[in-house]
Amino acid sequence: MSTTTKSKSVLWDWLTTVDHKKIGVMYLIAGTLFFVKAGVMALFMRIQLMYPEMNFLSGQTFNEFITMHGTIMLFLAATPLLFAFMNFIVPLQIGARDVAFPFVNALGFWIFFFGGFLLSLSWFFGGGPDAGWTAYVPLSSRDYAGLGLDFYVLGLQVSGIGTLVSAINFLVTIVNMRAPGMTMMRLPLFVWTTFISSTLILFAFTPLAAGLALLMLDRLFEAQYFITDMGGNVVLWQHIFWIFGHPEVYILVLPAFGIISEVIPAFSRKRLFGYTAMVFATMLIAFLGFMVWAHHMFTVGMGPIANSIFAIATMTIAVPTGIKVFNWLFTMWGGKITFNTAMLFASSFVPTFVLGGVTGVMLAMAPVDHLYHDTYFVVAHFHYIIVGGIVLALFAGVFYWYPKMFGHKLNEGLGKLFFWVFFIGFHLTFFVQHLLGLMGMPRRVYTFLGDQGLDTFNFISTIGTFFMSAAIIILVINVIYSAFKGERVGADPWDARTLEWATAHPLPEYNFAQTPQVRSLDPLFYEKIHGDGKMKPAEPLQDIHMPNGSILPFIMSVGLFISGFGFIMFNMENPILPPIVVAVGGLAITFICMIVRSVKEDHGYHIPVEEIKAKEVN
Ligand code: HEM
Ligand SMILES: [Cu+2]
Repeated sequence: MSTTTKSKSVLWDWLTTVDHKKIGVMYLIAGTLFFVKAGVMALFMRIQLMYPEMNFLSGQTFNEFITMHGTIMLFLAATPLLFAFMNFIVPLQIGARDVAFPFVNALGFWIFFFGGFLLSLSWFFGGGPDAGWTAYVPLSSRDYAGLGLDFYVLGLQVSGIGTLVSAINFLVTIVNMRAPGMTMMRLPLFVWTTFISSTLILFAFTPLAAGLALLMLDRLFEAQYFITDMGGNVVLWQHIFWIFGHPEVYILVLPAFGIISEVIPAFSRKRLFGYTAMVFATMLIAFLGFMVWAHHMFTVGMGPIANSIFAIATMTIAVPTGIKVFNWLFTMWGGKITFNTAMLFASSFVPTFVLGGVTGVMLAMAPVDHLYHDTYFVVAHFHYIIVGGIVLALFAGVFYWYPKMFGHKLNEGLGKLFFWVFFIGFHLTFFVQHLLGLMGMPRRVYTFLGDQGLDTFNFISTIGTFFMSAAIIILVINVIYSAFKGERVGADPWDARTLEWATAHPLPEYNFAQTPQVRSLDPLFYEKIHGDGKMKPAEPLQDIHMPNGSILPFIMSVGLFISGFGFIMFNMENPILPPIVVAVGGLAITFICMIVRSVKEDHGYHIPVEEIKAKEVN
């Protein structure tokens, strides 16, 4: 801690921080809380489906849980958990002192957080949204959906702005802040996937914002974009939604691929097989990911030509994905593999994800999709991708980067127990759902009848969910246990390859005392083989310029939150204040903060050389 921030309280420090590492930790905490919340909803839904004709949840509550579970998991759990690693790790991996715009980084976090908070408030104002995470019209129109849906629209609108500004920040960071010698073709795969995923966010979240704005106009001000009575078009919503919605899956899964591509080489003690092919496969997947949105709409009546084009386009994604899978296998081939917890998660990711990919190709066959559509087969498919892919990768990342983030390892024994209980629970839960789907069980139903052959598999599926819940409890125990008893480690506990492991320990706020000179792909490994194991500096040791913290991002986000709430008040009966006042008032707060930020001069502060020297000795 430098002298300028020493006097402040801990809470104030976190509320005003612009340090990418602290922001990374905040994303980790917020994402975990939302993950647990949505996980409990999943558990409750599965308990309701444990036996035929259960009365654990009402149909209405079940619909609200389905909507909130899906929405929270995708927007408020998976995305921020990946952002946690992007924030913490990417600047370190490219040898930078921070992201390009630290202030904007804090802003992105707080906007996401208050958007999520706004969405969560729906429970206190007449129930959660209940039209599914896709909010199809007319289910989401004013005739069918209450206030909960306004929270969905405005909550996502606000948190989406946060995601968008963060993505722009990552793009600029990766283009501009790389250490000397770190060419684009020397970027670690996790940085590459962050870069491409951020590009996807840029092009996918903008149509989402537009769609949500139109839906808001429909709901609050009786515009008629999507209402058929007045010449609106419901299929228009589906197109807009899936032009965002399909790339969203790749926004999540590409960084997950990135994590896997870091963990597998580290614990196979080999360089990643086919680096260049991996990079171009990632680009190709991202591009094709934008071309295939209408495979979600095979059954709406687009006609055979459109269906065929989208079916074929979808299947071609299997090619670059296959390249990735084989490159991971070739990386492990002949390697000296250490099967610790991180590697267990990373290596089990590969076959699990492949299974999800195979059912994806099955779903892409347009004529056959009429059978699968809206059955549990689809639920099984996307959970194999989302849980078997993204969540397994996140856990691999947690165990791999934990020592860098918190200075100690997670316990390996508890970690492996966690892995096995989760992995078995996952397959128990979701494998049988393929069969349920083929047997005709529709998705998004809150109950089913006995004697239809659906009992056993639904029961097994719910038991699997109990396993996964137990696993999460084991993880929590591990985190607490390791905080006290975990093995304290140095800067490079895995004998790894990339730059984040070349920092001093404990990690100073400026990351690198001197920007490192990068001489190769896997720069740290290169120095271990060809040099003395230490990165060479690219600049003389000098005072380091750091940005000041600021409370403005927090206040700006509160402003947007108030404004969002104000718009929702248009649909409330007897609002306490005129909605327009609240909506505009909130925006005014945000704009005033923007003006203050522009006008007030803030030059940051310097860390003197003596202080840096003192720190780097440890
Ligand atoms: C790990 C344990 C999980 C369990 C037991 C679980 C369970 C469920 C259940 C029961 C449904 C409703 C299925 C239906 O009737 O259509 C559902 C839907 C969904 N889940 Fe999960 N889920 C889990 C994890 C996740 C994760 C990690 C994500 C995303 C990051 C996710 C995303 C979704 C989505 C997008 C839907 C669709 C909601 C809709 O139909 O509108 N789930 N899940
Ligand atoms: Cu899709």
